[in-house]
Formats: sequence, C-alpha cells, structure tokens
Amino acid sequence: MPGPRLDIAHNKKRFLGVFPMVVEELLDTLRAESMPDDIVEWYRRNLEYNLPGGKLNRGISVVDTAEVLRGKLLEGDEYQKAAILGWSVELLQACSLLADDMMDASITRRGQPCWYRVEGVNNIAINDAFMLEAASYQLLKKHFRKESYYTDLLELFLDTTHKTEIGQLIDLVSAPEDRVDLSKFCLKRHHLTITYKTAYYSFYLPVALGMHFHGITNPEQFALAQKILIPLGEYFQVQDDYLDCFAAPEKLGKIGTDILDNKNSWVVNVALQHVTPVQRKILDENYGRKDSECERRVKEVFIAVGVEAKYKAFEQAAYEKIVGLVETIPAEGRELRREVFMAFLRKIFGRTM
Ligand code: DMA
Ligand code: MG
Ligand code: MG
Ligand code: MG
Repeated sequence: MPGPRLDIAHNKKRFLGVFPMVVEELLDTLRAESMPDDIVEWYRRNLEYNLPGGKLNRGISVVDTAEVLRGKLLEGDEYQKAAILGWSVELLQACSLLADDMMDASITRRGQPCWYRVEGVNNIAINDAFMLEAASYQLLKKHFRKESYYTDLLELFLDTTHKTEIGQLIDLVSAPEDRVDLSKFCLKRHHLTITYKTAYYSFYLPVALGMHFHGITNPEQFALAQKILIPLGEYFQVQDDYLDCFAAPEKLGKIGTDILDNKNSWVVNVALQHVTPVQRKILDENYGRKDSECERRVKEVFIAVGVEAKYKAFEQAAYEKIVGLVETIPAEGRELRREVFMAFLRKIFGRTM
C-alpha cells in the first residue's frame, strides 16, 4: 500500500481551515469566565497575530504522521481532531517563540514585528506567551480527555516543554552579553543545546502525537522514532543557525541576531576551526558586539573561511545519515513507516527559509 500523497500546499490550507474554530473555542474559555470584552479581544489578537503566520510544519506533521500511519487521508471529525492536536503543538511553539524573541532581542518574526515590539504590548508578551502555553492544554482537555492516551499526551507536552526550557537555558547561559570569550564555544555544547531547545519539540513531539493518535502504544516504537527524529531536529537547527547569518531577512521572515547576541552557533564554531590568527583576532574583537559594523566584519570572516561549502557538505552528510537511520525501519513495518520520516526530511532538506 503506497499510502496517501502529501500535498504541502493543500495540507496547509486544510490545516488553516480549522484555525477559526480553534480561536473561537479558546475565546470561549475566557467568555465562560465572564471576562470583559477588551480582555477577550486582547486574547484574540494574541492568537491571530502569533499563530497562523509561519510554515506550520510542526502542526501539519501531526496530521501527516497520522495519515501516513493510517494509509489514507483523514476526513471530517477525524481530520479536525488530528488538526487540533497539531494546533496544540503550534500553540506551544508560538509560546516558545514569543519568549525567545524577547530573550534574543529579535526584531521581526514571520515577516512582521516580534509581538513584544508591537505598540502597547511590551512586557505583556510574557503573559501572552504563558497564555498560549495554557491554551494548548485547554484544547487537549476539551478534545482528548476521554481518550485512553490522554495522560500520555499530557506527559509528552510537559516533558517536551521541560526539555525545550533546558535547551533555552544552555543557549542563553552560553551567550553572556557582557563577556565575549570565543574559546568557550564548542560543537559538543552546541549539539547539546540544539537537541534540547529544538529537536524534541519540533520533531519528536509532532510525530509522537501522530503515533498516539493512531493508537500506537509500544514504547519501543516511540524510542525508534526518537532515534531518527532527534538527528533530524539537530540538522534543522544547524540550518536555522546558518540561515540566521546568511539568508535574506525578507525571505526568512526574521532578521538574524546570533552574531550580535554572542550565540554559540554552528556557524561560529565551524569558522573557529578554520581561521588564521588574523581572522581569529577579527572575530575576537567583533563577535557578540551590538553593532552592525562589527557584525559585517564577522560575516566577512565567515565567508572568507568557506563556511558555505562546509554547510553544503554538512547538509549532504546529514541527509545521508538520516536516510540511513530511516532504512533501519523494516520496509514492510506494521507500525512505524519510513514515509513518516521521509515526509519530514523532504520538508526541510535544502530549505532556504
Ligand atoms: C529557537 O532557537 C529555539 C526555540 C525554543 C524557540 P533560535 O533562537 O535560534 O530560534 P529563532 O532563530 O527562530 O529565533
Ligand atoms: Mg531566537
Ligand atoms: Mg533563541
Ligand atoms: Mg536561530
């Protein structure tokens, strides 16, 4: 059985079609508490500004996974339910992004000003982030509390959030604003950072949710999925680091901040392995300074040491490694199927945004 074809544009449109209902249900949770209109409206603006504008890869991958496992497209109420699980992931993601943009002093996100920079929002964005996180549990409660796997869903969301927060902590503590010391950077710590801050919530979480939705209960199957999805997520975050430095902001939807923020990024680590003493001095003097001229000098060194070619080689190697991992799943596997992972890999390989 070849399984359903995944049509990315169609799947996004279908997924967005569920969004208005998600918003209304969430607003109802405030109306049920008799909240004043302006409060309900603020919540609406938070949801509408921060949820639908991205690629929605994580949310849609919950549905994709369920459909691949089922071997057919989901329809009607079943589709809606899987999509709601997907929107719960997007809520968690939006929560992380709101906070991340404040912590990283970012300017734009998804082609618009970061929420905390919108007039009248400022530090209210901190509470808005918490509200998005709480919203995902409101959806889970409303739609899944009668399911046998409800506790599994809750634990998965809570444990994943915990891991993401640990990852963000390593990321931030490794990037002190007042003390630039490039000798502290290393790829081992970078690897730890990206596994925790990105891979679990962006890759393992959506697929594990799709697996629960499909009725998979065998822990070995979840462990196998994790073995493939964590490397996939690490590959994705290396892309994010590279694009932060080299992609056009108009295309990426966000302006890179890693150099200004003194981040332990993949790019600076690779550059440090190949610099001459003169180039090293330029990096020491210009990395992590809140100054666009310093940032430009750093980028010049990155280009001169050939970071682009190293990145291309990394991408190719990562692709082959992941395909190799996917092939450890039996071709006629009765539970997990290779296409679950290949669908995700195709979405990100060679991405420029
Ligand atoms: C993203 O790290 C991690 C989380 C948990 C949002 P990042 O700061 O590199 O992300 P972005 O480049 O999107 O700001
Ligand atoms: Mg950031
Ligand atoms: Mg960050
Ligand atoms: Mg980034």
